[in-house]
Amino acid sequence: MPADRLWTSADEDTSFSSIIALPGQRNLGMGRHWHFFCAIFWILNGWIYVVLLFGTGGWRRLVPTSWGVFPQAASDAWTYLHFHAPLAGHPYNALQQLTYAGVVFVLAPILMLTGAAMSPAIAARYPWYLRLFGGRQPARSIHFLSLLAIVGCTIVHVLLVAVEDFPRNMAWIIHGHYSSQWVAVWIGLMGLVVVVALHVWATLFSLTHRRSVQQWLGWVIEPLRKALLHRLTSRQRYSKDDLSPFFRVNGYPPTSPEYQRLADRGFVQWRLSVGGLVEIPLELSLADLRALPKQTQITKHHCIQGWSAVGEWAGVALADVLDRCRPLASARYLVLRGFDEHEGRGYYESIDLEPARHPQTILAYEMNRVPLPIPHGGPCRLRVETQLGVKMVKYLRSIELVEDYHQLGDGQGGFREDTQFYGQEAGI
Ligand SMILES: Nc1nc2c(c(=O)[nH]1)N[C@H]1C(S)=C(S)[C@@H](COP(=O)(O)O)O[C@H]1N2
Ligand SMILES: [Mo]
Repeated sequence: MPADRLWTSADEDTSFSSIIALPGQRNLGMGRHWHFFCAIFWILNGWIYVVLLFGTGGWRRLVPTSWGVFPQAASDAWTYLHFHAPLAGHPYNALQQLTYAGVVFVLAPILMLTGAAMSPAIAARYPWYLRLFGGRQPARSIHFLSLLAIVGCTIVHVLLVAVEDFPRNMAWIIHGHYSSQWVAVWIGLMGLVVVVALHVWATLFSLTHRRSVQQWLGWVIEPLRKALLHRLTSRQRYSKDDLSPFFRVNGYPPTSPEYQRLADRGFVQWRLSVGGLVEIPLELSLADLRALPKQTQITKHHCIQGWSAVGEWAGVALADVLDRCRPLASARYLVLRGFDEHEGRGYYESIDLEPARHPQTILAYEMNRVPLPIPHGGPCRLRVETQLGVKMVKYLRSIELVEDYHQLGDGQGGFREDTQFYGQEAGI
Protein backbone atom coordinates (compact mmCIF):
# COMPACT_ATOMS: atom_id res chain seq x y z
CA MET A 1 0.00 0.00 0.00
CA PRO A 2 1.29 3.48 -0.72
CA ALA A 3 2.64 5.11 2.44
CA ASP A 4 2.11 8.69 1.37
CA ARG A 5 -1.69 8.71 1.31
CA LEU A 6 -4.68 7.03 2.89
CA TRP A 7 -5.40 3.80 1.08
CA THR A 8 -8.76 2.15 1.53
CA SER A 9 -9.90 -1.35 0.69
CA ALA A 10 -12.29 0.03 -1.95
CA ASP A 11 -9.17 1.24 -3.80
CA GLU A 12 -8.37 -2.42 -4.37
CA ASP A 13 -11.63 -3.37 -6.02
CA THR A 14 -10.68 -5.38 -9.08
CA SER A 15 -13.06 -6.54 -11.72
CA PHE A 16 -13.73 -10.14 -12.66
CA SER A 17 -14.43 -11.31 -16.18
CA SER A 18 -18.08 -12.14 -16.84
CA ILE A 19 -16.87 -15.45 -18.26
CA ILE A 20 -15.99 -16.81 -14.84
CA ALA A 21 -18.16 -14.67 -12.57
CA LEU A 22 -21.84 -13.85 -12.61
CA PRO A 23 -22.28 -11.09 -13.64
CA GLY A 24 -18.60 -10.21 -13.29
CA GLN A 25 -17.05 -6.78 -13.84
CA ARG A 26 -17.15 -4.58 -10.74
CA ASN A 27 -20.31 -6.03 -9.24
CA LEU A 28 -19.51 -7.52 -5.88
CA GLY A 29 -23.07 -6.83 -4.67
CA MET A 30 -24.67 -8.45 -7.68
CA GLY A 31 -22.28 -11.40 -7.51
CA ARG A 32 -23.22 -11.91 -3.87
CA HIS A 33 -26.93 -12.00 -4.73
CA TRP A 34 -26.34 -14.69 -7.32
CA HIS A 35 -24.03 -16.56 -4.99
CA PHE A 36 -26.58 -16.71 -2.17
CA PHE A 37 -29.50 -17.38 -4.50
CA CYS A 38 -27.65 -20.33 -6.05
CA ALA A 39 -26.42 -21.53 -2.66
CA ILE A 40 -30.03 -21.71 -1.41
CA PHE A 41 -31.04 -23.70 -4.49
CA TRP A 42 -27.95 -25.91 -4.20
CA ILE A 43 -28.54 -26.69 -0.52
CA LEU A 44 -32.26 -27.45 -1.07
CA ASN A 45 -31.41 -29.60 -4.05
CA GLY A 46 -28.77 -31.40 -1.99
CA TRP A 47 -31.14 -32.10 0.89
CA ILE A 48 -33.81 -33.47 -1.43
CA TYR A 49 -31.19 -35.66 -3.08
CA VAL A 50 -29.91 -37.01 0.24
CA VAL A 51 -33.43 -37.65 1.55
CA LEU A 52 -34.29 -39.55 -1.63
CA LEU A 53 -30.98 -41.40 -1.47
CA PHE A 54 -31.76 -42.80 1.95
CA GLY A 55 -35.50 -43.05 1.37
CA THR A 56 -35.08 -45.31 -1.65
CA GLY A 57 -32.07 -47.41 -0.75
CA GLY A 58 -30.14 -45.58 -3.48
CA TRP A 59 -27.42 -44.87 -0.93
CA ARG A 60 -26.06 -48.38 -1.54
CA ARG A 61 -24.71 -47.14 -4.87
CA LEU A 62 -22.75 -44.36 -3.19
CA VAL A 63 -21.78 -45.42 0.29
CA PRO A 64 -18.94 -47.97 0.36
CA THR A 65 -19.64 -50.80 2.79
CA SER A 66 -16.28 -52.54 2.84
CA TRP A 67 -12.66 -51.46 3.25
CA GLY A 68 -11.92 -53.30 0.05
CA VAL A 69 -13.13 -50.22 -1.81
CA PHE A 70 -9.81 -48.45 -1.22
CA PRO A 71 -7.42 -50.97 -2.85
CA GLN A 72 -10.01 -51.50 -5.57
CA ALA A 73 -10.20 -47.72 -6.19
CA ALA A 74 -6.41 -47.58 -6.46
CA SER A 75 -6.46 -50.36 -9.00
CA ASP A 76 -9.28 -48.60 -10.93
CA ALA A 77 -7.22 -45.40 -10.98
CA TRP A 78 -4.32 -47.41 -12.39
CA THR A 79 -6.58 -48.75 -15.12
CA TYR A 80 -7.81 -45.25 -16.00
CA LEU A 81 -4.22 -44.06 -16.19
CA HIS A 82 -3.72 -46.64 -18.96
CA PHE A 83 -6.68 -45.14 -20.82
CA HIS A 84 -8.91 -48.12 -20.18
CA ALA A 85 -12.24 -48.22 -18.41
CA PRO A 86 -12.30 -50.35 -15.26
CA LEU A 87 -15.05 -52.95 -14.85
CA ALA A 88 -18.32 -51.36 -13.82
CA GLY A 89 -19.48 -51.97 -10.26
CA HIS A 90 -23.08 -51.81 -9.06
CA PRO A 91 -23.38 -49.53 -10.97
CA TYR A 92 -20.16 -47.63 -10.19
CA ASN A 93 -16.62 -48.84 -10.00
CA ALA A 94 -14.83 -48.37 -6.69
CA LEU A 95 -13.13 -45.11 -7.70
CA GLN A 96 -16.40 -43.59 -8.91
CA GLN A 97 -18.14 -44.71 -5.75
CA LEU A 98 -15.50 -43.12 -3.53
CA THR A 99 -15.50 -39.93 -5.58
CA TYR A 100 -19.27 -39.52 -5.57
CA ALA A 101 -19.52 -40.36 -1.88
CA GLY A 102 -16.72 -37.85 -1.23
CA VAL A 103 -18.54 -35.10 -3.14
CA VAL A 104 -21.91 -35.71 -1.47
CA PHE A 105 -20.84 -36.51 2.07
CA VAL A 106 -17.54 -34.66 2.48
CA LEU A 107 -17.15 -31.79 0.00
CA ALA A 108 -20.75 -30.55 0.18
CA PRO A 109 -20.86 -30.38 4.00
CA ILE A 110 -17.44 -28.71 4.04
CA LEU A 111 -18.73 -26.08 1.60
CA MET A 112 -21.76 -25.41 3.78
CA LEU A 113 -19.78 -25.27 7.02
CA THR A 114 -17.03 -23.01 5.68
CA GLY A 115 -19.61 -20.81 3.95
CA ALA A 116 -21.32 -20.28 7.30
CA ALA A 117 -17.95 -19.24 8.72
CA MET A 118 -18.01 -16.24 6.36
CA SER A 119 -21.01 -14.84 8.21
CA PRO A 120 -20.22 -12.03 10.65
CA ALA A 121 -23.44 -12.88 12.52
CA ILE A 122 -22.35 -16.49 13.11
CA ALA A 123 -18.77 -15.46 13.87
CA ALA A 124 -20.10 -12.91 16.37
CA ARG A 125 -22.48 -15.32 18.10
CA TYR A 126 -20.12 -18.32 18.10
CA PRO A 127 -16.54 -17.02 17.96
CA TRP A 128 -15.27 -20.58 18.55
CA TYR A 129 -16.72 -21.59 15.21
CA LEU A 130 -13.98 -19.77 13.28
CA ARG A 131 -11.32 -21.53 15.33
CA LEU A 132 -12.56 -24.91 14.04
CA PHE A 133 -11.07 -23.96 10.71
CA GLY A 134 -8.04 -22.16 12.11
CA GLY A 135 -9.59 -18.75 11.47
CA ARG A 136 -11.59 -16.88 8.91
CA GLN A 137 -9.04 -16.91 6.10
CA PRO A 138 -8.36 -20.67 6.31
CA ALA A 139 -12.15 -21.19 6.23
CA ARG A 140 -12.37 -19.06 3.11
CA SER A 141 -9.45 -20.87 1.49
CA ILE A 142 -11.05 -24.24 2.22
CA HIS A 143 -14.36 -22.94 0.84
CA PHE A 144 -12.67 -21.85 -2.38
CA LEU A 145 -10.52 -24.97 -2.78
CA SER A 146 -13.62 -27.13 -2.25
CA LEU A 147 -15.33 -25.19 -5.02
CA LEU A 148 -12.34 -25.91 -7.27
CA ALA A 149 -12.59 -29.59 -6.32
CA ILE A 150 -16.28 -29.63 -7.33
CA VAL A 151 -15.48 -27.90 -10.61
CA GLY A 152 -12.63 -30.38 -11.22
CA CYS A 153 -14.94 -33.30 -10.48
CA THR A 154 -17.56 -31.95 -12.86
CA ILE A 155 -15.05 -31.55 -15.66
CA VAL A 156 -13.58 -35.04 -15.22
CA HIS A 157 -17.03 -36.55 -14.80
CA VAL A 158 -18.46 -34.98 -17.97
CA LEU A 159 -15.28 -35.79 -19.88
CA LEU A 160 -15.44 -39.47 -18.91
CA VAL A 161 -19.15 -39.68 -19.70
CA ALA A 162 -18.33 -38.24 -23.12
CA VAL A 163 -15.27 -40.28 -24.06
CA GLU A 164 -16.29 -43.63 -22.61
CA ASP A 165 -19.50 -44.26 -24.55
CA PHE A 166 -21.45 -41.05 -24.83
CA PRO A 167 -24.80 -42.30 -26.26
CA ARG A 168 -24.90 -45.27 -23.93
CA ASN A 169 -24.01 -43.20 -20.86
CA MET A 170 -26.51 -40.50 -21.73
CA ALA A 171 -29.23 -43.14 -22.11
CA TRP A 172 -28.37 -44.48 -18.66
CA ILE A 173 -28.42 -40.99 -17.14
CA ILE A 174 -31.64 -39.84 -18.81
CA HIS A 175 -33.75 -43.01 -19.10
CA GLY A 176 -32.16 -45.38 -16.60
CA HIS A 177 -31.81 -47.99 -19.34
CA TYR A 178 -29.77 -48.35 -22.53
CA SER A 179 -32.39 -47.96 -25.27
CA SER A 180 -33.35 -44.80 -27.23
CA GLN A 181 -29.77 -43.62 -26.96
CA TRP A 182 -29.92 -40.76 -29.48
CA VAL A 183 -33.04 -39.33 -27.86
CA ALA A 184 -31.11 -39.25 -24.61
CA VAL A 185 -28.13 -37.57 -26.29
CA TRP A 186 -30.39 -34.81 -27.63
CA ILE A 187 -32.16 -34.31 -24.32
CA GLY A 188 -28.80 -34.19 -22.55
CA LEU A 189 -27.26 -31.74 -25.00
CA MET A 190 -30.32 -29.50 -24.85
CA GLY A 191 -30.03 -29.54 -21.08
CA LEU A 192 -26.44 -28.33 -21.35
CA VAL A 193 -27.42 -25.66 -23.88
CA VAL A 194 -30.14 -24.45 -21.54
CA VAL A 195 -27.63 -24.21 -18.68
CA VAL A 196 -25.19 -22.18 -20.79
CA ALA A 197 -27.93 -19.98 -22.27
CA LEU A 198 -29.35 -19.33 -18.81
CA HIS A 199 -25.92 -18.31 -17.60
CA VAL A 200 -25.34 -15.94 -20.51
CA TRP A 201 -28.84 -14.46 -20.14
CA ALA A 202 -28.48 -14.05 -16.37
CA THR A 203 -25.13 -12.32 -16.86
CA LEU A 204 -26.34 -9.91 -19.53
CA PHE A 205 -29.61 -9.22 -17.75
CA SER A 206 -27.83 -8.61 -14.44
CA LEU A 207 -25.46 -6.14 -16.08
CA THR A 208 -28.29 -4.14 -17.66
CA HIS A 209 -30.95 -4.44 -14.91
CA ARG A 210 -28.96 -4.40 -11.73
CA ARG A 211 -31.66 -2.86 -9.57
CA SER A 212 -34.35 -5.34 -10.65
CA VAL A 213 -32.05 -8.31 -10.12
CA GLN A 214 -31.05 -6.97 -6.70
CA GLN A 215 -34.74 -6.77 -5.77
CA TRP A 216 -35.90 -10.06 -7.25
CA LEU A 217 -33.08 -12.14 -5.84
CA GLY A 218 -33.44 -10.14 -2.64
CA TRP A 219 -37.02 -11.36 -2.25
CA VAL A 220 -35.69 -14.90 -2.02
CA ILE A 221 -32.52 -14.23 -0.05
CA GLU A 222 -33.44 -11.53 2.45
CA PRO A 223 -36.27 -13.36 4.27
CA LEU A 224 -34.07 -16.40 4.71
CA ARG A 225 -31.06 -14.35 5.77
CA LYS A 226 -33.25 -12.50 8.26
CA ALA A 227 -34.76 -15.70 9.64
CA LEU A 228 -31.41 -17.44 10.04
CA LEU A 229 -29.08 -14.67 11.13
CA HIS A 230 -30.95 -11.58 12.25
CA ARG A 231 -31.68 -12.60 15.81
CA LEU A 232 -28.16 -13.78 16.61
CA THR A 233 -26.50 -11.50 19.14
CA SER A 234 -22.79 -10.81 19.28
CA ARG A 235 -21.00 -12.49 22.17
CA GLN A 236 -17.45 -11.64 21.28
CA ARG A 237 -14.76 -11.50 23.89
CA TYR A 238 -11.50 -11.42 22.06
CA SER A 239 -8.42 -10.72 24.16
CA LYS A 240 -5.74 -8.05 23.83
CA ASP A 241 -3.51 -10.63 22.16
CA ASP A 242 -6.02 -10.96 19.36
CA LEU A 243 -5.90 -7.24 18.46
CA SER A 244 -4.86 -6.74 14.85
CA PRO A 245 -1.57 -4.87 14.54
CA PHE A 246 -3.04 -3.09 11.52
CA PHE A 247 -6.69 -2.24 11.04
CA ARG A 248 -7.55 -1.29 7.49
CA VAL A 249 -9.69 1.63 6.53
CA ASN A 250 -12.60 1.66 4.12
CA GLY A 251 -14.24 4.94 3.15
CA TYR A 252 -12.42 8.28 3.01
CA PRO A 253 -13.08 10.89 5.70
CA PRO A 254 -15.51 13.70 4.86
CA THR A 255 -14.08 16.69 3.04
CA SER A 256 -16.83 19.20 3.83
CA PRO A 257 -15.80 22.48 5.49
CA GLU A 258 -18.37 21.77 8.20
CA TYR A 259 -16.64 18.55 9.20
CA GLN A 260 -13.19 20.15 8.86
CA ARG A 261 -14.23 22.90 11.24
CA LEU A 262 -15.53 20.42 13.79
CA ALA A 263 -12.39 18.29 13.52
CA ASP A 264 -10.08 21.30 13.87
CA ARG A 265 -11.67 22.09 17.23
CA GLY A 266 -11.47 18.54 18.55
CA PHE A 267 -15.19 17.95 17.87
CA VAL A 268 -16.27 19.98 20.92
CA GLN A 269 -19.03 21.52 18.82
CA TRP A 270 -20.07 18.22 17.30
CA ARG A 271 -23.62 17.11 18.11
CA LEU A 272 -25.31 13.86 17.29
CA SER A 273 -28.94 14.54 16.57
CA VAL A 274 -31.36 11.74 17.35
CA GLY A 275 -34.80 12.41 15.94
CA GLY A 276 -37.61 11.27 13.71
CA LEU A 277 -40.23 9.02 15.26
CA VAL A 278 -39.17 9.57 18.87
CA GLU A 279 -40.85 11.04 21.91
CA ILE A 280 -37.78 13.01 22.98
CA PRO A 281 -35.43 14.27 20.24
CA LEU A 282 -31.82 14.46 21.46
CA GLU A 283 -28.75 16.53 20.62
CA LEU A 284 -25.79 14.71 22.13
CA SER A 285 -22.29 16.15 22.45
CA LEU A 286 -19.23 13.99 22.97
CA ALA A 287 -19.31 14.98 26.62
CA ASP A 288 -22.94 13.82 26.83
CA LEU A 289 -21.97 10.46 25.34
CA ARG A 290 -19.02 10.12 27.68
CA ALA A 291 -21.30 10.81 30.63
CA LEU A 292 -23.41 7.76 29.76
CA PRO A 293 -22.34 4.26 30.92
CA LYS A 294 -19.25 3.24 28.93
CA GLN A 295 -19.06 -0.11 27.24
CA THR A 296 -15.84 -1.67 25.94
CA GLN A 297 -15.57 -4.67 23.62
CA ILE A 298 -12.92 -6.42 21.54
CA THR A 299 -14.53 -7.68 18.36
CA LYS A 300 -13.81 -8.81 14.84
CA HIS A 301 -14.79 -6.50 12.00
CA HIS A 302 -15.82 -8.09 8.68
CA CYS A 303 -15.70 -6.04 5.53
CA ILE A 304 -17.81 -7.24 2.62
CA GLN A 305 -14.64 -7.20 0.52
CA GLY A 306 -13.25 -10.05 2.58
CA TRP A 307 -10.76 -8.60 5.03
CA SER A 308 -11.31 -8.69 8.74
CA ALA A 309 -9.58 -7.16 11.74
CA VAL A 310 -9.90 -7.25 15.51
CA GLY A 311 -10.17 -3.96 17.38
CA GLU A 312 -11.11 -2.67 20.80
CA TRP A 313 -14.07 -0.32 20.77
CA ALA A 314 -15.57 1.76 23.54
CA GLY A 315 -18.70 3.85 23.59
CA VAL A 316 -22.34 3.93 24.55
CA ALA A 317 -24.83 1.10 24.10
CA LEU A 318 -27.23 2.18 21.37
CA ALA A 319 -30.01 0.65 23.49
CA ASP A 320 -29.23 3.29 26.17
CA VAL A 321 -29.65 6.08 23.65
CA LEU A 322 -32.91 4.51 22.42
CA ASP A 323 -34.19 4.31 25.98
CA ARG A 324 -33.54 8.02 26.34
CA CYS A 325 -35.18 9.16 23.10
CA ARG A 326 -38.09 6.68 23.39
CA PRO A 327 -38.95 5.57 19.85
CA LEU A 328 -42.64 5.78 18.98
CA ALA A 329 -44.54 2.57 18.33
CA SER A 330 -44.43 3.24 14.59
CA ALA A 331 -40.59 3.44 14.50
CA ARG A 332 -39.06 0.36 12.89
CA TYR A 333 -35.70 1.41 11.51
CA LEU A 334 -32.80 3.61 12.49
CA VAL A 335 -31.28 5.60 9.67
CA LEU A 336 -27.72 6.61 10.53
CA ARG A 337 -26.06 9.34 8.49
CA GLY A 338 -22.39 10.22 8.21
CA PHE A 339 -20.75 13.52 7.26
CA ASP A 340 -19.17 12.08 4.11
CA GLU A 341 -20.60 12.59 0.66
CA HIS A 342 -19.74 10.69 -2.48
CA GLU A 343 -20.78 12.22 -5.78
CA GLY A 344 -23.51 14.17 -4.08
CA ARG A 345 -24.87 11.29 -2.01
CA GLY A 346 -24.51 11.33 1.72
CA TYR A 347 -23.39 8.09 3.37
CA TYR A 348 -26.27 6.52 5.29
CA GLU A 349 -27.28 3.06 6.44
CA SER A 350 -30.38 1.61 8.05
CA ILE A 351 -30.74 -1.06 10.70
CA ASP A 352 -33.93 -2.20 12.37
CA LEU A 353 -34.59 -2.09 16.09
CA GLU A 354 -33.58 -5.73 16.62
CA PRO A 355 -29.82 -5.37 16.01
CA ALA A 356 -29.97 -1.79 17.27
CA ARG A 357 -30.83 -3.14 20.71
CA HIS A 358 -28.32 -6.00 20.73
CA PRO A 359 -25.99 -5.80 23.72
CA GLN A 360 -22.81 -5.24 21.68
CA THR A 361 -24.31 -2.58 19.41
CA ILE A 362 -22.64 0.66 20.44
CA LEU A 363 -21.91 4.19 19.34
CA ALA A 364 -18.13 4.04 19.62
CA TYR A 365 -16.04 7.11 20.42
CA GLU A 366 -12.81 5.20 21.20
CA MET A 367 -10.80 2.66 19.24
CA ASN A 368 -7.92 0.76 20.79
CA ARG A 369 -8.05 3.04 23.82
CA VAL A 370 -7.64 6.36 22.02
CA PRO A 371 -10.33 8.79 20.82
CA LEU A 372 -11.73 7.36 17.60
CA PRO A 373 -9.22 8.34 14.89
CA ILE A 374 -10.70 10.25 11.97
CA PRO A 375 -10.00 7.57 9.29
CA HIS A 376 -11.94 5.08 11.44
CA GLY A 377 -14.93 7.39 11.82
CA GLY A 378 -14.11 10.08 14.39
CA PRO A 379 -15.64 11.42 16.47
CA CYS A 380 -18.24 8.65 16.68
CA ARG A 381 -19.35 5.62 14.68
CA LEU A 382 -21.75 2.75 14.88
CA ARG A 383 -20.55 -0.74 15.83
CA VAL A 384 -23.19 -3.37 15.04
CA GLU A 385 -21.07 -6.46 15.51
CA THR A 386 -23.28 -9.07 13.84
CA GLN A 387 -23.28 -7.24 10.52
CA LEU A 388 -20.83 -6.47 7.75
CA GLY A 389 -18.68 -3.35 8.01
CA VAL A 390 -20.78 -1.38 5.51
CA LYS A 391 -23.48 -0.97 8.14
CA MET A 392 -21.20 0.67 10.69
CA VAL A 393 -21.58 4.29 9.68
CA LYS A 394 -18.51 6.39 10.51
CA TYR A 395 -18.33 10.17 11.15
CA LEU A 396 -21.87 10.02 12.52
CA ARG A 397 -23.97 13.14 12.28
CA SER A 398 -27.50 11.95 12.94
CA ILE A 399 -29.78 9.07 13.75
CA GLU A 400 -33.34 9.21 12.52
CA LEU A 401 -36.06 6.76 13.49
CA VAL A 402 -38.35 5.94 10.59
CA GLU A 403 -41.15 3.58 9.76
CA ASP A 404 -39.65 2.54 6.45
CA TYR A 405 -36.43 3.19 4.54
CA HIS A 406 -37.79 2.77 1.02
CA GLN A 407 -38.43 6.47 0.48
CA LEU A 408 -34.80 7.37 1.32
CA GLY A 409 -32.04 7.56 -1.29
CA ASP A 410 -32.70 4.96 -3.96
CA GLY A 411 -34.81 3.04 -1.48
CA GLN A 412 -32.50 0.10 -0.83
CA GLY A 413 -31.70 0.86 2.80
CA GLY A 414 -28.25 2.40 2.58
CA PHE A 415 -25.60 4.15 0.54
CA ARG A 416 -23.84 0.94 -0.47
CA GLU A 417 -27.15 -0.88 -1.04
CA ASP A 418 -28.18 1.99 -3.36
CA THR A 419 -24.89 2.36 -5.21
CA GLN A 420 -23.24 -1.07 -4.97
CA PHE A 421 -26.39 -3.22 -4.87
CA TYR A 422 -25.60 -4.90 -1.56
CA GLY A 423 -28.43 -6.46 0.45
CA GLN A 424 -30.02 -4.54 3.32
CA GLU A 425 -29.50 -7.37 5.82
CA ALA A 426 -25.75 -7.78 6.21
CA GLY A 427 -25.42 -10.88 8.42
CA ILE A 428 -23.35 -12.66 5.76
N1 LIG B 1 -19.53 7.24 6.82
C1 LIG B 1 -19.01 6.08 6.33
N2 LIG B 1 -19.05 4.99 7.10
C2 LIG B 1 -18.54 3.82 6.66
C3 LIG B 1 -17.97 3.70 5.37
C4 LIG B 1 -17.94 4.89 4.58
O1 LIG B 1 -17.46 4.88 3.44
N3 LIG B 1 -18.46 6.06 5.09
N4 LIG B 1 -17.48 2.49 4.95
C5 LIG B 1 -18.00 1.29 5.62
C6 LIG B 1 -17.26 0.07 5.31
S1 LIG B 1 -17.56 -0.66 3.82
C7 LIG B 1 -16.46 -0.55 6.24
S2 LIG B 1 -15.74 -2.04 5.95
C8 LIG B 1 -16.15 0.11 7.52
C9 LIG B 1 -14.67 0.29 7.62
O2 LIG B 1 -14.31 0.77 8.88
P1 LIG B 1 -12.82 1.22 9.12
O3 LIG B 1 -12.47 2.27 8.10
O4 LIG B 1 -12.75 1.71 10.52
O5 LIG B 1 -11.97 -0.01 8.91
O6 LIG B 1 -16.77 1.37 7.65
C10 LIG B 1 -18.06 1.47 7.11
N5 LIG B 1 -18.60 2.75 7.48
MO1 LIG C 1 -16.62 -2.75 3.88
